[in-house]
Amino acid sequence: MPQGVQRSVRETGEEEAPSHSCRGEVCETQVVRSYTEWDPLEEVVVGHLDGAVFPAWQASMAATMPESSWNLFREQGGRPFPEPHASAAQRELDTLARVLELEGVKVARPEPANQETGFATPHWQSPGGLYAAMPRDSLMVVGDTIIEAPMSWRCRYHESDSFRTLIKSYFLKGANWLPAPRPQLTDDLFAPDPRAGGYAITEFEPVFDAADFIRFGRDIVVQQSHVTNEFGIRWLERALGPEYRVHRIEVNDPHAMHIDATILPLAPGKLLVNGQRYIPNALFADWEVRVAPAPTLPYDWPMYFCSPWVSMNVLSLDPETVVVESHEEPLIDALTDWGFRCIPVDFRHLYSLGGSFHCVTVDIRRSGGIGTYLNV
Ligand code: DAV
Repeated sequence: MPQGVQRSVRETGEEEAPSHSCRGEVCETQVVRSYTEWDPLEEVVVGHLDGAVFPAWQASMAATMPESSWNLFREQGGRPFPEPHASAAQRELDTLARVLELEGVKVARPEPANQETGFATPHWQSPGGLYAAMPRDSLMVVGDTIIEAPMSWRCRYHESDSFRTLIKSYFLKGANWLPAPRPQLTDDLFAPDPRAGGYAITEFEPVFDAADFIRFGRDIVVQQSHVTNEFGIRWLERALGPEYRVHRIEVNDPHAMHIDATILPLAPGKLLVNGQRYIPNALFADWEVRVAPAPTLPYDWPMYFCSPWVSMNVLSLDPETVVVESHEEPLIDALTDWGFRCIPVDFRHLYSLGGSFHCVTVDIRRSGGIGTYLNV
């Protein structure tokens, strides 16, 4: 780099460019800043299950939810999850929060919300909400910006409300706050027969779940899915601007909903993949790709929302450290062999409610700046 370029603006006499987006307000450091899934984690939101209820059924769920849940959601939508399973899952979340704190990570938790209260728009009504357990679905941090996703499940319409106290406080400390356009979620959004092949949602308006995107510095990888349409991907791509490049990847997952049990980068050049769903393309030509061992969950364990492949939904604390479910010994062995320190945490009760460590968290701050990691 030529010398002149490296000279600071102070030396040139120009006004120093702000290193973050405080935009004239008083703030000492960037409170929100995360570009990757692996840089050293400094602050994180961990979800909770206070007041959590079964989601109310909508036809598009048939494309993604286990068939055993269809009637359950039809009949129990808006009512609490069964005990003692739900309390056990809540304890697992609280333990995760403590473990992260012991590792030196600052942990924030969302507000409790009454998910049993029904709500309506002029076009539809829902008997209740869902939970504040999976902030990775509704929120995404890219650089210093918190993005609120326009989710397509009607019962999740108010889900980011539980995180608003946190988001407002991060905004007041200098973060950018970017809610996607409020979706209408009218019948036009939903494919007439969600089981007929193709996606369960149309291109009526932009929708996405944040968990269909995964961050690699200036490159962001996304899968289109039964909750994320091309319109939503295009909205995010344009909102992020030319500093970022969004790459669509093809996955072999007829039930696609969230990319983080299909691919997960654990460190620069180290990609964990679900071998049944993804064959790496040229983007990862310079990366070492390892296939996650099969999950260890007993076949009769209740899984209301997702597949046992949430086993690979680990959380990186830094490029050498991952939080892994305690029972997933083949995965722990594989990651240890790959050079990682594994922190085992019990999380099987939480699995039942639709995710694991990556799903139940959203990074607020990881050290490190924007970098280029993919072969594009
Ligand atoms: O069933 O593999 C899990 C991702 C949940 N957020 C699955 C998707």
